[in-house]
This record gives sequence, C-alpha cells and structure tokens, in this order.
Amino acid sequence: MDYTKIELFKSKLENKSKMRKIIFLAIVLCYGTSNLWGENGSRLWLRYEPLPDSLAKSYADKIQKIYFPDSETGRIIDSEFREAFRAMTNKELYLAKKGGEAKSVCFVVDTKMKENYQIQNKTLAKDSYISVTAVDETGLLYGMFHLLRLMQMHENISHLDIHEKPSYERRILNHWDNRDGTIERGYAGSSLWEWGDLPNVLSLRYKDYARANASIGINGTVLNNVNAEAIFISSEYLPKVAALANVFRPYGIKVYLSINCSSPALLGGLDTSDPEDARVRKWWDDKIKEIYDLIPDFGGFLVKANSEGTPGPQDYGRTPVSGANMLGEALKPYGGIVMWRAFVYDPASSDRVKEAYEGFKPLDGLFLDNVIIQVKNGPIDFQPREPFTPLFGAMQKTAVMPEFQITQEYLGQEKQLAYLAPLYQECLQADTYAKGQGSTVAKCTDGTLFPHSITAIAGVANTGNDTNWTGHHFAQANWYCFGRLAWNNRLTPEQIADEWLKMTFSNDPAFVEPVKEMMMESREAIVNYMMPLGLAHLFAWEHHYGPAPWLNIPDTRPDWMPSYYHKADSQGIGFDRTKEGSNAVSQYSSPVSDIYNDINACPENLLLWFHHVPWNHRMSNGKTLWDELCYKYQSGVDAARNFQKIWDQEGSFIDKERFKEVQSNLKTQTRDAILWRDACVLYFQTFSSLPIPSELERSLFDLDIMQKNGANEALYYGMQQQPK
Ligand code: GCW
Repeated sequence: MDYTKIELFKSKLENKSKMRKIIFLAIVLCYGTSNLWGENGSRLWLRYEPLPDSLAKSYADKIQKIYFPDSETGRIIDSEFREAFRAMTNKELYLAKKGGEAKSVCFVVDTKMKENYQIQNKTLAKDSYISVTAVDETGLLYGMFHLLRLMQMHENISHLDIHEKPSYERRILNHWDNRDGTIERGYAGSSLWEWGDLPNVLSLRYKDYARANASIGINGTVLNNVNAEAIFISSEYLPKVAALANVFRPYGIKVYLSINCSSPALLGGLDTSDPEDARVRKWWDDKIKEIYDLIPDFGGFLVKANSEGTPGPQDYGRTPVSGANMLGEALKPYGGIVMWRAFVYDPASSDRVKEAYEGFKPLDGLFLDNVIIQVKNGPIDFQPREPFTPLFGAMQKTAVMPEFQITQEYLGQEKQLAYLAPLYQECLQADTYAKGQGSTVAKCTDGTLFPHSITAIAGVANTGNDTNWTGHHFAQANWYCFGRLAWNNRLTPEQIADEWLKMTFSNDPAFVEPVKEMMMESREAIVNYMMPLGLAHLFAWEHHYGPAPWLNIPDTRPDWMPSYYHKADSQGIGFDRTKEGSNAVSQYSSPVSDIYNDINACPENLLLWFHHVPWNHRMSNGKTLWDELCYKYQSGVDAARNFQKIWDQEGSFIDKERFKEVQSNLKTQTRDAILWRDACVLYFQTFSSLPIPSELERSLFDLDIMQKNGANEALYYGMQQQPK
C-alpha cells in the first residue's frame, strides 16, 4: 500500500469529527486496495506476482482446496494463502471439509512433533495433497509462508519433505524508537508506532509489519529504544503496548520493552532505584504484575544499564548481576526474560574493545536462568568489519545472545547498498575454539555447545514509516536476511539473497545472478572504501555517515575520536592489541589469540585492528602496507562504480520506480565512496609521507577543504564542495 499518501490523508483529517474519521477509514481502505499492487516497495518480499501460465497451471492442478484450524491464526493462514494463490495463479481455492482431502493444502497442528513444522506431499488413494503440520499454530503460519516462498521462487512442489526447526528460540527485533516518533539511528522515516493514536486507533501497518516478520520467523519485538524513557512502562502507556501486542499475537510475535533502570524513582517517586532496596523490588514486582495483567504473554525486558550515560545498578555500587537478577526474579513467575546488554564501556579505559569481556566474564554463572546477556557482534560498535566479541564462547555458564545491527548506522545508512548477511555470517561462523575446533559463535549461542534455558538473537531494526519500510530498497534484504539467519544460522548469504531477489524483484536469472553478485560484494566494497585492513571508527562526529579520520574535539570522550582507533603516526598505523600492546588478544582462546597476536599470521582484513604496522611492512601480495592501503581504498571505489554498471543493465527486468531509485542511490554511493577514499588516503598520507601509487586514480577532493568544511556536511547537504 502507499502508506505515505495514507499518512497525508490522515494528517489532514486527524483533527476532524468522528464521522470524518469513519469516512477517512473508508477512503483509506479503498485507496489502500487500489494501490495494493503499486511498485513502491511497500509489499516487501510478499508480492505474489502472477506466475508463468504453465507453472500456475501445475500449482493449480495440485492445490484446489484449503483446510486450516478454526482460530484467529488459522484465518490469517487461510486469507494469506488464498489471496496469494489467487494473485499468483488466478484461481480460487475451495474450503476442504476435513484435513487430508485430495488436491488440498492442509494445515494441522500436531503438538507431539519434535520439529517446528513439516511440509510434505502425501498420497491418498490415487490422489495427493500437501500437508503442513506444526507443533503449534505459529508453526503452521511459518509453514504456509515457506510454501508460498517456494511458489514465489517457481520451485517444484511435487516432492516436498521439509522439516524445519529454528536455530534460536527467540528471534527478536530491537526498535530504537522514541516516544516522539524519532528513531535513534533510523533512516527510514519516523517510528511505525503511533503512540498518540494508540490504543484506540490502530495503524494499517501494524498487521503488515507482523505479517512480514512472521514470514521470516521473527517472533519478538522490543518496541522502544534501549536508551529508554521510563514512560513506556507507565500506566498510561501500557494499554498502548497491549494494543500492539494484541495485533501481533496471532502472528506469533511477543512484545518486549526496553526499561530505564531509574523507573522506580522516575515513575514511582521513590528516592532510590537501588536493586537491593526492598521498596525498589516491590515496585518492580507490582509493575510486572500490572504488565502481565494487560499482556499475559509479555516477553520481558531489554536493559542498557550504565552505558553511554544510562542509569543502572552500578550507580548504587551494585553489579549487573544484582540488577538483572532482581528483574529476573520478578519476571520468572510469568515466564518473562531479561536481556541485559554487555555494551558497557568507560571513557577512562585505554582499550575500549576489552571492556565487555572485562565487565562480564567475571560474572559468568551468577545470573539467573531467565537472564540472557546480549552481546554485539564485535567488541566496538557495529563497524563495517570487526572481529567477533570474545565474550562469545567465553561465557559458558550464562546464556548469551548475539546482537546485530540491521539499520546501517555505520554502513552507508539509507543511501548505500550494503547486504549484511555476509557480515552476520562472518560473525556466526567465526571459530571461537571455546571447546576446540568448530566452536563457532553460532554453536556457542544457539544451545549446541552450551545448553541454557533460553536461546535468542537480536537485530536492531531498520524499519520506519517510509513507504518502502527501510529507506533503501535493498535495505529490505537486511531485515529479511536477519530473520532467515535467526531461523537457520546455517543458511548461506547467497541462498538468502537468491530467495529475496526472486521474491522482491524477478525470477529471471539474467537479473538474479548479476544482482546477487553485486549484493554479495557490497559489504566488502564498503569496508574497502571506508576502513580496510581492520581500521575502525573513522566516522565524522555523531552522524556516523561520512569520513573524518582527523577528527579531534577537545574535552570529548577520547574513545569517540577516530585517532583513538587508527593511531596513525610517522612509523605506521593501527592499534597494538598484541601481548606487547593492550593485550586484547588474550581475551580470545588459543589458537585464535596466537593467530591474532602474530603480525604474520593475523588475517590481513583485521591486521590494523590488532597491530600497529610500519608503513613499509610487506603484505602477503608483496606490496607495502601503504600501497596496499591505497589499493584497497581504490578497489572500494571501483566496486561502487561497478555496481552502477551492473544495475544500469537491469532496467528491463523490473519496474521503473524501484529501478530509478536504486540507480540514484548508487550514484550517491559512488560519489561518497570517492570522498571516503580521498579523505582517508590523503589524511593518512600526512603520516606516511609516501606517494599514492602512480597507477591509481588521482584524488578529487582537497584534504584541507575537507578538513575545514567537514566532509560530513558535504555529504549530508548535497556536496557543497564540488569535485575539482
Ligand atoms: O551504536 C551506538 C549508537 C547509539 C546506540 C548505542 C547502543 C542506542 O551510536 O546511538 O544507542 O550504540 O547500542 O546502545
């Protein structure tokens, strides 16, 4: 649906009488339906395009009836499947009177199953039907979306024997959404949650949000920012939260909330929020009861405590264990959980990457079993490339969940194409050696190696109220791939890109193959033109889009300044984290620690993360470090240019609207890649004093102008500095 236009209608009509509201709803419904098939990206990967005739006929020969449970979720299954089937095959489905009728698709719950769902062709006398069985109704919904995915991908559905169960039990989106509709690090418009209208008026998008999530297996959503306002758990807001929970429930999605640890003082008027204070405990007990009275299946709390200025138990000399267990105890009787973030770091520390480990490893084994520690994939902060956080595999007696960022805070935001499945898989498949070879981050967190009563994974959402949900059309692929990997952490990024492209754009191999290749290269291209060879955090102040490796703001946290990370000087560049340096390498198990510690064994894509490397150091390809750095920056720019060339050839395969929007995004991306290259190479050259290899492209921007005007402004406000 064209949500932007709907919103426009709505704001015009908002303050009018009740009668007008009804008229408005009618308009919205008609308008929505008439725009249902518009190509503005609003349908995501659930487009259900008409199939080629022969395929439509073959599916319609196999499926003529539908059988489903008589329940709210059952009716969702029926209407989604029926409408999708009609759109794809131009055929109506009849209702089957009982399960297992010939030529039917039949959805039946079997609570004894060990898997989540199965999809099988079953034979009945000489006819056959498709059976979808699942452990519960949410499983049936997942099975239904799986079957629709196969059809959207033009797969054969005659020999199905699919058995699925999820890698993680809780697959959760974290929305960094604020009460006023802004989204921290959100690049796709305002928040989807219309707090002013809730609980009485429900936006049309809530259901579509739930559908989209159910279609990729996401079963939890944290509605508000981890930098949490206490008001979300107030008696005023809880009915609003409950209204959303009611919409999401039939789609198998639980709601969770981020909490502010000072809530007992802020909302309850207490003079303390000390977790060891009996009045504070009582306040939380009462609050949690109030929540469960309204939302019986409430998921639990996400907590960012004593981090970047948020309050927490350390304010009272307590540990995270004290805060987390106090909440865990109160949530326990209701089945709720606490997700306690390990993203805690102190400006005084000489090496920020060591802090999550130093703060949490000593607490291993002390948390209650309904507390899970939420750990960012890398030890700094969602950079284009980081090694995995060493807490994975190190905390063995406590449940640990990975947190990825779907929103592209540090990867070009809504302006650049960065397919993130390769980044997610790089972390999940990294070998921690915690229990010998093969102890991947995936296996350390999904219960395979260290069984715990909860397994979970979180992704910081990239959704907003933009018509296409995510700003950049290709950013939808990151929402999609997060869900798919949370469901099955063994899927390859290629497989997922293949699914997404076919459903979102076209099944034509002449489109799918080159565009898939572009997606697969996109994250590495960004690494190369922003911060190759293990560099990190070279971003301009605060907005984290453009480059400012020179940035040094006096009296500001040093660990927020690029020079803290790159440490360039006349000798070389990079952060010495070896045993002779900050010794961060020792937080990894052997042999990972030995490999990272050895300048000749360390993977080159992490070299400057772990070593301060002389400019004339020989890389494995024989080039000096300086030359290699220049080549890497150029290769990133070359890749961005190449994406433009690839995309320019795809116009005939897809709609004009999305084609042109992506084309324009790719232009911006190339422009900004050049700026990144010039800013970084020219700035680092002031330390290396070495020439840029003569065969490489010359720079377009002047360092002094970039430094004076701030490359960041140029990027944001339409290139005030023109290329020479
Ligand atoms: O990535 C950084 C962001 C902050 C964010 C913080 C976090 C929600 O720049 O905006 O705050 O991480 O993860 O808590």
